[in-house]
Amino acid sequence: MVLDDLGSSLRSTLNDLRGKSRISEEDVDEVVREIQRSLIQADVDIALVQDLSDSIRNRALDEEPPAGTSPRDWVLRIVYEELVGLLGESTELPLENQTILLAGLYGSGKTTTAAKIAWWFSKKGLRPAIIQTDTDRPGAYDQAKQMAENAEVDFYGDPDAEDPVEIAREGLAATEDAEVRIVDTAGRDALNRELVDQIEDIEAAADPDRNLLVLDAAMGQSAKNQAQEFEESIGIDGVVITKLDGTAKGGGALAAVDQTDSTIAFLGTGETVKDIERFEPSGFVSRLLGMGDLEQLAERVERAMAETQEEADDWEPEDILEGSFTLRDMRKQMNAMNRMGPLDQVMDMIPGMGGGLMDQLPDDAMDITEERMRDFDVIMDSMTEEELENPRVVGASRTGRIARGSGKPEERVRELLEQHRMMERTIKQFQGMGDADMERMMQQMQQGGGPGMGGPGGPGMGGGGGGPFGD
Ligand SMILES: Nc1nc2c(ncn2[C@@H]2O[C@H](COP(=O)(O)OP(=O)(O)OP(=O)(O)O)[C@@H](O)[C@H]2O)c(=O)[nH]1
Ligand SMILES: [Mg+2]
Repeated sequence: MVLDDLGSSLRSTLNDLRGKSRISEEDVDEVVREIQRSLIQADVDIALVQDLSDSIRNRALDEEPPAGTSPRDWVLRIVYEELVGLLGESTELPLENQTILLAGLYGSGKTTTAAKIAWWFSKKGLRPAIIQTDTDRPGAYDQAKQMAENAEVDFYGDPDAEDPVEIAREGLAATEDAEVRIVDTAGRDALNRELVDQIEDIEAAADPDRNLLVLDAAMGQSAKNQAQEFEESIGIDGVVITKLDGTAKGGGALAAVDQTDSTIAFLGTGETVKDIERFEPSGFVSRLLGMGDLEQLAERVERAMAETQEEADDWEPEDILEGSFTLRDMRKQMNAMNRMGPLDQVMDMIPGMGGGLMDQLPDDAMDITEERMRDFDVIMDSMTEEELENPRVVGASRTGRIARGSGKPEERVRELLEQHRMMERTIKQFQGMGDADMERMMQQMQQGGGPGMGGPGGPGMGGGGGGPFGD
């Protein structure tokens, strides 16, 4: 993903500053070089990289750190602020009635994104509809209709009509009951005059509240010019960067955003309607810097809860922080985590668990495949209350009995016990991390609050303890 690389190299560069009481010009240059290298690798516009590194350098050398802040935390804070500044705020998207027009080059992901955005709004409690105006590509109608079905949202299209402007007009009339109308348009190979006229006409007919430009992360530097042309023709209010689950770094899209002075609204991270994330600059950078992304974690927890309220009710983050960690706890964690995404990703979002600590764990500790999870579930059903509470009592003969009872190989039973031991060890490290940070994290998760890193004293900033950089 964008700037992914920066995270690890920057972390190690910053770690070299650890313990220094004063920061030298060479230290700052070192950090700046690291940032430049990673941004250029991520395909970010050179001029943009230069601006960014200049301001980091100037601020690190000129500004006086607040009392009690170590030079390392101070530089980290500046880097954080400047990166948030570079990425900009996310595009404003009020949860109210609106029409959104999607535009973009051929194959950039517009139709998929239309369904994703519709799904996203439906999860926020609004009723969306997708209007498909693409008359150019055969199959566009069926594709959009299918995706709308997947997203379980209203759909309007007319496979026999020939005029996209007419479809847009009729679609808006036909979807009056919907609260958020998303107008999908045909892809454009290049912005020739005819296509410019067409999208301008659709725009005029639909009178959208906002126009989003859909950009493929692999776009590279040419994204800048494309964005500029769309900006001149219909005006761009926000950008959606798609296919960030691939190898592309998305730096080109970043340059496009900067060039047109627009912002990023969403990130697309896969082919299904659920593979969408609201772009959150501070969360994004927090995660990047190994500070955890509490905002996103909260959102995923919220989503997981809505999906399976019952089990989510059972999910008590506090449980894992105190007392013993039983097999029953493990099962709850597995179920809850499974709904939030891969365990290591979730862990990455928790302050203190990102980067450093995760690297020290054996890979296996986080590698629970779905198949293994299902097996574990079945095996646990064959265990007694006593065994679930205290798996240590399970020796060779009990292992045999449980395997027979569950119809799973003994090897799997042993794997379960080993998995439990590894998770228990992980939790122990977690417990040793410092109560202040943990408590803050729990509170924020429960309130669904933001990452709380805006000021000095946020996780890892104040040297207050426990964070990956706090020691
Ligand atoms: N991996 C991945 N694939 C995506 C993503 N978004 C879209 N795709 C895929 O990219 C291809 C093109 O997506 P579409 O949504 O059809 O793109 P489009 O802009 O509507 O294409 P045209 O209407 O032909 O211009 C499809 O195979 C999608 O499944 C994403 O975020 N990740
Ligand atoms: Mg399409």
